[in-house]
Amino acid sequence: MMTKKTALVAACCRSNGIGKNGTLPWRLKSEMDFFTRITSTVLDSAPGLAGDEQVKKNAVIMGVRTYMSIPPSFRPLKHRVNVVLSRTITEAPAGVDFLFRSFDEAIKTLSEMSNIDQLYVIGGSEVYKESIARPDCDLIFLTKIDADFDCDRFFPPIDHDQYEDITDEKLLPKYRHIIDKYDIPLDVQTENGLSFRYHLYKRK
Ligand code: FOL
Repeated sequence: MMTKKTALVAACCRSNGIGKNGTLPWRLKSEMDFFTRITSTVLDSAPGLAGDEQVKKNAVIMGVRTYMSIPPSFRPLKHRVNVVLSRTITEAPAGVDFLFRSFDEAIKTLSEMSNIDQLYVIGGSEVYKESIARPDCDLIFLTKIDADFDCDRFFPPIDHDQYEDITDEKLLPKYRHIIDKYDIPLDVQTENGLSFRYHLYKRK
């Protein structure tokens, strides 16, 4: 059985901070819209026989604290299969589709499901750290916010021997097909007086 690749999705500030006191340190609506689009869009859509309904969904994989950090009105994340990782809890929180005790167990089970397309790892810091080190992690969608926020959770360092930033102008010509497939805006974004840029790293 072929196991699925994973992709990480995160936003961080200059210090690589991603969170503070169990929540996001910023409110950037267009950036959150980008997160929703990337994680919700099913790329290899095999339409149903009638060609009407989307049969596949992507899975969002997260730690239990990240799941509980999503505002109750937005969880479970709609149009996506919600997957939570925890070694301590024994019952899936309300709205969660799957609870797994390890990454290996999650990837093995989700890889066998033909109704699941892409696997998106959406945090938090411990889950990012474990997933970025795994060979099955192929892509990192990382929004870099050009500002300083006080944070208590951080995105792990990216090993540049393992991953390359394909949104870098030097690599763009070679990887334009991937940038186009995900429709990544490459220009500097501005919202609430904050500047940010979407980066996409690919495993070499
Ligand atoms: N990746 C990126 N790029 N930006 C993020 O803000 C982000 N956040 C998380 C993980 N990866 C990220 C984890 N935190 C929601 C809330 C917090 C959260 C992730 C998602 C959430 O409520 N999402 C809704 C839309 C909410 C809205 O429009 O305000 C969703 O349906 O995706």
